[in-house]
Amino acid sequence: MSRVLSSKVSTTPFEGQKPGTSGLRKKVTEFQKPHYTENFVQSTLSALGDKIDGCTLVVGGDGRFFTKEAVAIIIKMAAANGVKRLIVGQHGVLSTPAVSCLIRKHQTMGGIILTASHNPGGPDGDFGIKFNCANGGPAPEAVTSEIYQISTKISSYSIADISCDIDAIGSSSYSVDGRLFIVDVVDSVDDYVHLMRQIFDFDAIRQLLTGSDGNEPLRIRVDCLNGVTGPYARRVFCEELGAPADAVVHSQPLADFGGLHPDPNLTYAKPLVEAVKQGGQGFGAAFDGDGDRNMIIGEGAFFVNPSDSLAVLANNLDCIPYFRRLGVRGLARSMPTGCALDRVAAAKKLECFEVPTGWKFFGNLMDAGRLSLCGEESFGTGSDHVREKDGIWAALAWLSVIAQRQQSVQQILEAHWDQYGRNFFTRYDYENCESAPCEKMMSELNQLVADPSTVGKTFSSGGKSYTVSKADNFCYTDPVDNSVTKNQGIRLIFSDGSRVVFRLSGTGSSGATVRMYVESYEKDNTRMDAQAALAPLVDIAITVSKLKEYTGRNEPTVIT
Ligand code: VG1
Ligand code: CO
Repeated sequence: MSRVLSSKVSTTPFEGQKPGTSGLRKKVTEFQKPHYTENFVQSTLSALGDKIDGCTLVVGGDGRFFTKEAVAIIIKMAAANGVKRLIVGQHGVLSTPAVSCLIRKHQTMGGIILTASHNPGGPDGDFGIKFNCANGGPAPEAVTSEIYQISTKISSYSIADISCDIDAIGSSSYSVDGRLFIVDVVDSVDDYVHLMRQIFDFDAIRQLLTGSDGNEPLRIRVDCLNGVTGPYARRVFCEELGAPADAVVHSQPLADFGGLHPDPNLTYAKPLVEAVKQGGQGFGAAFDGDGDRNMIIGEGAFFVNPSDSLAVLANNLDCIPYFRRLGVRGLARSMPTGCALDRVAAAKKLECFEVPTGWKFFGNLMDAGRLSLCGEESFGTGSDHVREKDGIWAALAWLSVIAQRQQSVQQILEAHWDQYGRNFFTRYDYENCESAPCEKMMSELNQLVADPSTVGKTFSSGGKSYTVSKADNFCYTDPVDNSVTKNQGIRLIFSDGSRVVFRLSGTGSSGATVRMYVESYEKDNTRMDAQAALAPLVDIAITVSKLKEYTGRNEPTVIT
């Protein structure tokens, strides 16, 4: 066992080490600045207070550029700060839901996830660091603001001269300042796959994919966009469930994602859409860089809107053994997410929660036993099996529904709309705009919703009229700990239940990204083209916000 002593290095604070919607995200070049990463890691470890002494933490990330360097820094600093044991994914690789799984399985004090999720990677791309707590979920605001506060005053960090091979599975022990310190490098996939086997009926899905029940096999195409999910998807879909090897593509995690933008939506996952259109597969799925997002498409690339996906799964949870066993305790969605879920909750007499954007807001409800399934319009779906959204889980959930109902993706959606009506939903993203004018737009919108005369106003476009019945800036009171989170998005809610929502993104690394969410409910006309159904309200939203003037953009970067 090698013996080392830790040392203290003086440093000065960096501005802006403030975690956003999901951790600290900055350009790689920022994290590469001397002391930058160390400062943030020290702030994170210090925020644990006395709990750090002798604790265990999980460490891993999506394999993007700078992951290995960051893991090396975390090992040295965890050792010097009194951590007893680190569980590290081999090569530093763990998907975000796999980290959550490991934290819960080994009951650790938490974990550090190295990812900028769907943001592009590589030397000129983004990097990110996020802390998850002992429940396996992203740190709540109280913890992230503590981390930020510490980062503004930091004057030194502790570090030990340890180097550890994270490419080989196995355990290494060190004596640091006379204390035992252990690094366990574990297989990135094993524990996660074990969990999936307990949740789903793998036999039933294997029958579906191989045709061993005498039916035509369901051909699938899974696109990992060169993110972290490759090894997970190959193991689950090919090795465990019998899909042919070529069903999983872009399955080698690459430091720069091979130039792809690992954001599973119709713009950045277009190759999947084209391949399924041409290849005739009955099911397609794509995941983001760190494996917590999913996009589902059916035959002919029939697109499942994430808000609908959540509602359909909620309506069919009895197709999944986990929920048959444990029951369903409640449902939730983030505020901008379409309200299709609420209709299912009402029909099934389940509690339904509306929380701010970001997975950290679901954790308390799950820990309190009030929430089983939740999701976000941003291609996030998950359950209380872990405390993160989970892309592979979502694909398996959909395959479970298909296997049980013996219907196509499109048939399942259409049956859902026939039963509940359809919440048409779209999101417009204006990425990387200039910050100042976008802030100005938001403050004008703030004034608009604060003005009492806004309620009752009628806006018209394309032969349709909408009257404002409620206008506000969304404020959330957590029902479990009563913490209050303000300014979570401008809402205009109209008398027929249609909605327009505006937010600034909290995951970008530079500039401002404006998100505009538009939703409109139709009881009967459920087969309309979504863009056509929403066109009048989109027009109203753009006009009211003066979005084109403020962003200087005629068209959004991405439409979902
Ligand atoms: C976006 C999404 C939000 C999601 C977050 C993290 O946040 O809108 O729903 O939880 O990304 O997802 P924002 O603040 O940019 O709108 V991930 O997969 O990037 O960890
Ligand atoms: Co992600």
